[in-house]
Amino acid sequence: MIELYYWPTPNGHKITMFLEEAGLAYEIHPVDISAGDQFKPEFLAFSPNNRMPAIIDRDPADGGEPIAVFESGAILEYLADKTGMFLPKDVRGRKTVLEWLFWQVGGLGPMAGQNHHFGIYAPEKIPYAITRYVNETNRLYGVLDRRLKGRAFIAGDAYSIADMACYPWIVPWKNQQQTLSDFPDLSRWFEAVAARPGTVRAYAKGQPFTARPTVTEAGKSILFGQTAKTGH
Ligand SMILES: N[C@@H](CCC(=O)N[C@@H](CS)C(=O)NCC(=O)O)C(=O)O
Repeated sequence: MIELYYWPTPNGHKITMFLEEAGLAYEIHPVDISAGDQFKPEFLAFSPNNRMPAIIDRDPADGGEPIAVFESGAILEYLADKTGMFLPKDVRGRKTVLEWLFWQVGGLGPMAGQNHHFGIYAPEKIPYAITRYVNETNRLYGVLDRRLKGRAFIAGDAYSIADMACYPWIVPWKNQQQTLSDFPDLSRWFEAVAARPGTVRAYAKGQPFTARPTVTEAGKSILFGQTAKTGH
Protein backbone atom coordinates (compact mmCIF):
# COMPACT_ATOMS: atom_id res chain seq x y z
CA MET A 1 0.00 0.00 0.00
CA ILE A 2 1.22 3.48 -0.93
CA GLU A 3 0.17 6.33 1.33
CA LEU A 4 -0.03 9.47 -0.77
CA TYR A 5 0.16 12.90 0.84
CA TYR A 6 -1.65 14.97 -1.69
CA TRP A 7 -3.55 18.07 -2.70
CA PRO A 8 -4.98 18.51 -6.22
CA THR A 9 -2.30 20.80 -7.64
CA PRO A 10 -0.10 20.06 -10.68
CA ASN A 11 2.56 18.40 -8.52
CA GLY A 12 -0.08 16.32 -6.76
CA HIS A 13 -1.72 15.20 -10.01
CA LYS A 14 1.58 13.78 -11.29
CA ILE A 15 1.53 11.10 -8.64
CA THR A 16 -2.13 10.11 -8.95
CA MET A 17 -1.49 9.85 -12.71
CA PHE A 18 1.26 7.32 -12.05
CA LEU A 19 -0.65 5.37 -9.42
CA GLU A 20 -3.76 5.14 -11.59
CA GLU A 21 -1.78 4.10 -14.67
CA ALA A 22 0.13 1.46 -12.73
CA GLY A 23 -2.90 0.17 -10.82
CA LEU A 24 -1.05 0.35 -7.50
CA ALA A 25 -3.11 0.31 -4.30
CA TYR A 26 -2.95 3.68 -2.58
CA GLU A 27 -4.61 5.78 0.06
CA ILE A 28 -4.86 9.56 -0.12
CA HIS A 29 -3.97 11.68 2.90
CA PRO A 30 -5.07 15.23 2.07
CA VAL A 31 -2.52 17.96 2.76
CA ASP A 32 -4.59 21.15 2.62
CA ILE A 33 -1.85 23.62 1.79
CA SER A 34 -4.15 26.62 2.30
CA ALA A 35 -4.86 25.43 5.84
CA GLY A 36 -1.19 24.88 6.67
CA ASP A 37 -1.25 21.05 6.83
CA GLN A 38 2.21 21.06 5.26
CA PHE A 39 3.63 22.44 8.51
CA LYS A 40 2.33 19.68 10.75
CA PRO A 41 5.32 18.06 12.51
CA GLU A 42 4.23 14.55 11.49
CA PHE A 43 4.30 15.63 7.81
CA LEU A 44 7.56 17.56 8.11
CA ALA A 45 9.14 14.43 9.58
CA PHE A 46 9.25 12.85 6.12
CA SER A 47 8.66 15.89 3.87
CA PRO A 48 11.13 18.44 5.26
CA ASN A 49 10.55 21.03 2.50
CA ASN A 50 6.93 21.57 3.71
CA ARG A 51 5.64 20.74 0.26
CA MET A 52 3.43 18.01 -1.03
CA PRO A 53 3.37 15.47 -2.70
CA ALA A 54 5.10 12.87 -0.59
CA ILE A 55 4.56 9.14 -0.25
CA ILE A 56 5.15 6.40 2.27
CA ASP A 57 5.57 2.95 0.74
CA ARG A 58 4.43 0.44 3.35
CA ASP A 59 5.50 -2.49 1.18
CA PRO A 60 8.96 -1.61 -0.17
CA ALA A 61 10.79 -3.91 -2.58
CA ASP A 62 13.45 -4.83 0.02
CA GLY A 63 10.81 -6.03 2.50
CA GLY A 64 12.17 -3.67 5.13
CA GLU A 65 10.78 -0.71 7.02
CA PRO A 66 8.40 1.64 5.17
CA ILE A 67 10.13 4.03 2.77
CA ALA A 68 9.13 7.71 2.61
CA VAL A 69 9.86 9.81 -0.48
CA PHE A 70 9.38 13.55 -1.03
CA GLU A 71 9.80 15.63 -4.25
CA SER A 72 7.51 14.67 -7.12
CA GLY A 73 10.35 13.77 -9.51
CA ALA A 74 11.96 11.46 -6.94
CA ILE A 75 8.56 9.91 -6.22
CA LEU A 76 7.92 9.21 -9.91
CA GLU A 77 11.37 7.66 -10.31
CA TYR A 78 10.90 5.58 -7.14
CA LEU A 79 7.50 4.28 -8.26
CA ALA A 80 8.81 3.56 -11.75
CA ASP A 81 11.70 1.56 -10.29
CA LYS A 82 9.34 -0.24 -7.90
CA THR A 83 6.92 -1.30 -10.62
CA GLY A 84 9.21 -1.52 -13.65
CA MET A 85 6.75 0.73 -15.47
CA PHE A 86 7.01 4.02 -17.38
CA LEU A 87 10.83 4.25 -17.18
CA PRO A 88 12.86 2.19 -19.65
CA LYS A 89 15.54 -0.07 -18.23
CA ASP A 90 18.04 0.38 -21.05
CA VAL A 91 20.66 3.02 -20.35
CA ARG A 92 19.70 5.33 -23.24
CA GLY A 93 15.95 5.17 -22.77
CA ARG A 94 16.26 5.74 -19.03
CA LYS A 95 18.59 8.67 -19.57
CA THR A 96 16.15 10.34 -21.97
CA VAL A 97 13.15 10.01 -19.65
CA LEU A 98 15.16 11.35 -16.70
CA GLU A 99 16.44 14.31 -18.77
CA TRP A 100 12.87 15.42 -19.42
CA LEU A 101 11.73 14.63 -15.90
CA PHE A 102 14.49 16.89 -14.55
CA TRP A 103 13.64 19.48 -17.22
CA GLN A 104 10.14 19.58 -15.81
CA VAL A 105 11.01 19.70 -12.11
CA GLY A 106 13.82 22.22 -12.63
CA GLY A 107 12.25 24.35 -15.36
CA LEU A 108 8.65 24.03 -16.48
CA GLY A 109 7.28 23.58 -12.94
CA PRO A 110 9.10 26.47 -11.22
CA MET A 111 8.66 28.88 -14.14
CA ALA A 112 4.96 28.10 -14.62
CA GLY A 113 4.56 28.29 -10.83
CA GLN A 114 6.02 31.81 -10.76
CA ASN A 115 3.81 32.63 -13.76
CA HIS A 116 0.76 31.62 -11.69
CA HIS A 117 2.06 33.55 -8.70
CA PHE A 118 2.65 36.89 -10.40
CA GLY A 119 -0.25 36.58 -12.85
CA ILE A 120 -2.96 35.37 -10.45
CA TYR A 121 -2.03 35.51 -6.77
CA ALA A 122 0.32 38.47 -6.27
CA PRO A 123 -1.51 41.34 -4.54
CA GLU A 124 0.16 43.86 -6.86
CA LYS A 125 0.52 43.32 -10.59
CA ILE A 126 4.18 43.78 -11.49
CA PRO A 127 4.43 43.99 -15.30
CA TYR A 128 8.13 43.06 -15.43
CA ALA A 129 7.60 39.88 -13.37
CA ILE A 130 4.47 38.89 -15.30
CA THR A 131 6.17 39.37 -18.67
CA ARG A 132 9.29 37.56 -17.51
CA TYR A 133 7.41 34.40 -16.48
CA VAL A 134 4.83 34.45 -19.29
CA ASN A 135 7.70 34.67 -21.78
CA GLU A 136 9.71 31.96 -20.08
CA THR A 137 6.67 29.66 -19.95
CA ASN A 138 6.14 30.39 -23.64
CA ARG A 139 9.77 29.47 -24.39
CA LEU A 140 9.42 26.20 -22.50
CA TYR A 141 6.19 25.36 -24.37
CA GLY A 142 8.19 25.88 -27.56
CA VAL A 143 10.92 23.51 -26.36
CA LEU A 144 8.33 20.83 -25.59
CA ASP A 145 6.50 21.40 -28.88
CA ARG A 146 9.72 20.89 -30.84
CA ARG A 147 10.57 17.81 -28.78
CA LEU A 148 7.17 16.27 -29.56
CA LYS A 149 7.46 16.77 -33.31
CA GLY A 150 7.51 13.28 -34.80
CA ARG A 151 7.17 11.64 -31.39
CA ALA A 152 4.01 10.29 -29.76
CA PHE A 153 5.33 11.01 -26.28
CA ILE A 154 8.15 13.04 -24.79
CA ALA A 155 10.67 10.20 -24.68
CA GLY A 156 9.50 8.56 -27.91
CA ASP A 157 6.90 5.87 -28.60
CA ALA A 158 6.19 4.94 -24.99
CA TYR A 159 4.27 6.91 -22.38
CA SER A 160 6.61 7.63 -19.45
CA ILE A 161 7.01 9.47 -16.16
CA ALA A 162 8.28 12.46 -18.18
CA ASP A 163 4.81 12.82 -19.71
CA MET A 164 3.16 12.46 -16.30
CA ALA A 165 5.42 15.18 -14.89
CA CYS A 166 4.77 17.67 -17.68
CA TYR A 167 1.07 17.22 -18.42
CA PRO A 168 -0.37 18.76 -15.21
CA TRP A 169 1.71 21.88 -15.81
CA ILE A 170 0.18 22.37 -19.28
CA VAL A 171 -3.41 21.89 -18.04
CA PRO A 172 -3.57 25.51 -16.72
CA TRP A 173 -2.31 26.96 -20.03
CA LYS A 174 -4.95 29.69 -20.07
CA ASN A 175 -3.97 30.85 -16.58
CA GLN A 176 -0.38 30.89 -17.80
CA GLN A 177 -1.43 33.31 -20.57
CA GLN A 178 -0.51 30.82 -23.29
CA THR A 179 -2.35 29.74 -26.46
CA LEU A 180 -2.09 25.98 -26.75
CA SER A 181 -3.06 25.99 -30.43
CA ASP A 182 0.15 27.94 -31.17
CA PHE A 183 1.96 24.66 -30.41
CA PRO A 184 0.55 21.93 -32.69
CA ASP A 185 2.60 18.98 -31.47
CA LEU A 186 2.17 19.96 -27.84
CA SER A 187 -1.61 20.23 -28.46
CA ARG A 188 -1.77 16.79 -30.07
CA TRP A 189 0.19 15.24 -27.17
CA PHE A 190 -1.91 17.14 -24.61
CA GLU A 191 -5.16 15.74 -26.05
CA ALA A 192 -3.71 12.22 -26.12
CA VAL A 193 -2.60 12.34 -22.48
CA ALA A 194 -5.89 13.96 -21.37
CA ALA A 195 -7.85 11.12 -22.98
CA ARG A 196 -5.98 8.33 -21.19
CA PRO A 197 -8.26 6.55 -18.70
CA GLY A 198 -5.50 6.80 -16.07
CA THR A 199 -5.41 10.58 -16.46
CA VAL A 200 -9.20 10.84 -16.23
CA ARG A 201 -9.24 8.70 -13.07
CA ALA A 202 -6.35 10.67 -11.54
CA TYR A 203 -8.07 14.02 -11.99
CA ALA A 204 -11.34 12.56 -10.67
CA LYS A 205 -9.47 11.69 -7.44
CA GLY A 206 -8.88 15.40 -6.91
CA GLN A 207 -12.51 16.37 -7.32
CA PRO A 208 -13.61 15.85 -3.69
CA PHE A 209 -11.04 18.43 -2.58
CA THR A 210 -11.93 21.16 -5.06
CA ALA A 211 -15.15 22.47 -3.48
CA ARG A 212 -13.20 25.67 -2.80
CA PRO A 213 -10.14 27.18 -4.53
CA THR A 214 -6.83 25.38 -4.05
CA VAL A 215 -5.39 28.66 -2.80
CA THR A 216 -7.91 30.48 -0.61
CA GLU A 217 -7.67 34.13 0.43
CA ALA A 218 -6.81 33.00 3.97
CA GLY A 219 -4.33 30.51 2.53
CA LYS A 220 -2.33 33.24 0.83
CA SER A 221 -0.92 34.41 4.15
CA ILE A 222 0.19 30.82 4.87
CA LEU A 223 1.57 30.11 1.40
CA PHE A 224 3.25 33.36 0.45
CA GLY A 225 5.93 35.09 2.47
CA GLN A 226 7.38 31.95 4.07
CA THR A 227 10.85 32.32 5.58
CA ALA A 228 13.31 29.95 7.23
CA LYS A 229 11.42 30.25 10.51
CA THR A 230 7.88 29.78 9.15
CA GLY A 231 5.88 26.98 10.67
CA HIS A 232 8.81 25.16 12.28
N1 LIG B 1 9.69 20.58 -6.08
C1 LIG B 1 8.49 20.12 -5.42
C2 LIG B 1 7.45 21.21 -5.45
C3 LIG B 1 6.21 20.82 -4.67
C4 LIG B 1 5.33 22.03 -4.42
O1 LIG B 1 5.70 23.17 -4.72
N2 LIG B 1 4.17 21.75 -3.85
C5 LIG B 1 3.27 22.84 -3.49
C6 LIG B 1 1.90 22.65 -4.13
S1 LIG B 1 2.04 22.47 -5.91
C7 LIG B 1 3.11 22.88 -2.00
O2 LIG B 1 3.07 21.86 -1.35
N3 LIG B 1 3.04 24.09 -1.44
C8 LIG B 1 2.90 24.28 -0.03
C9 LIG B 1 3.61 25.54 0.42
O3 LIG B 1 4.01 26.36 -0.42
O4 LIG B 1 3.74 25.72 1.63
C10 LIG B 1 7.97 18.86 -6.10
O5 LIG B 1 8.17 18.73 -7.33
O6 LIG B 1 7.42 17.99 -5.41
